[in-house]
Amino acid sequence: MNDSCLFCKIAQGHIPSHKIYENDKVYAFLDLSPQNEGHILVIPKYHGEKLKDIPDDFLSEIPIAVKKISLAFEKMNGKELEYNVLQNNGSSSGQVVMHTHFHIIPRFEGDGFNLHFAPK
Ligand code: IU
Repeated sequence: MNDSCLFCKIAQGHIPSHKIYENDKVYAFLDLSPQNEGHILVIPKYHGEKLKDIPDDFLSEIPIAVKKISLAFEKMNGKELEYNVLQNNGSSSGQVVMHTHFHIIPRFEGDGFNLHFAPK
């Protein structure tokens, strides 16, 4: 963990967040500026800027956490969560917070939300 990192502080509870899920390796919380309703960030409890910097034992927990979150949603709401998982690496890809994180962006029929992967 890095004392000057915003997401490390969030994962340690030093900055408040709306927690969605936590275990010893990962922390998930609601994005402060959601792209769509219920936008969640899943982060490793290990400070590394990019995916390549995260040890496998932390990284491998991320998709398992995503699965757990989606199943919890389904149980609570009686319907399947449809979503995109997005992960930016480096400023040119759109990464703003330099602690590796995975976006879970819920999708709803006709939400008009567009992901632009193609270069302009
Ligand atoms: P990015 O992949 O680095 O672009 O995503 C950073 C995300 O972190 C973005 O969706 C922000 O809304 C979010 N975020 C946050 O939830 N809380 C904060 O204090 C800050 C950014 I700064």
